Amino acid sequence: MLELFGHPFSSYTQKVLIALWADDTPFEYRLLESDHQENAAILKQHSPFGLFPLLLDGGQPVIESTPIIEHLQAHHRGRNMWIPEGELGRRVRLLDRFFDLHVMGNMQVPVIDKLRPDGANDPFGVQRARERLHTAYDWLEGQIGEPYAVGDTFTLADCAAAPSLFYADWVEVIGDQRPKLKAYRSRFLAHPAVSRAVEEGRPYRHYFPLGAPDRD
Ligand SMILES: N[C@@H](CCC(=O)N[C@@H](CS)C(=O)NCC(=O)O)C(=O)O
Repeated sequence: MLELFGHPFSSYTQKVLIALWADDTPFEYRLLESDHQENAAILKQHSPFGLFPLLLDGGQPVIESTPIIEHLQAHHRGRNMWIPEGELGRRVRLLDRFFDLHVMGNMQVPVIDKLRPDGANDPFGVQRARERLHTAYDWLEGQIGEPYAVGDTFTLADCAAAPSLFYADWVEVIGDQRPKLKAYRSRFLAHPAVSRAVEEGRPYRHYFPLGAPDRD
């Protein structure tokens, strides 16, 4: 029995949900919401910083979205090969790291800064993160595949790309100057598993600290 602890508006939860849904893998979705304190208590037992998602597989915890998807591939293999063998797999890992560290990571800086108490803001850090998002977009424009991140195969790289670029574009617009990346973002929004993640997160858009744009 697989149990996923997460929230529909959380980018890293969506990354794992996309893999589970694309494979039609059965699991129990345990929402981290105020009316489910029992789920938060279990998360605390296994995740040192209380970060989610958390997967329990027969009660055994797996934390961190990428190892969770690796675990799914190893023990609950579906139709998708999330990390292929060889050179393609190494490229998938590179892009997965890039989306998590440089897109998601920089996107989160202005978002989290908005939640800081008065007097604890970091305008220098926010400006730097916003500039770095543009550097990340420029690099990706030369790297991104078609139709998927690494070409013909839907992989872990797309699971990471979808939520990170989805939200990053709300913080700093990708823009017409990166036509390949912009088209890739539009393409993945039409993927059934990604579109489901976006729709299930839609009722929570008022949670977005910078204000969600009226699109997507
Ligand atoms: N590296 C982690 C990041 C997880 C993460 O940052 N999750 C966010 C939700 S998208 C979270 O738990 N935020 C709650 C908090 O920071 O207290 C992963 O890949 O799972």
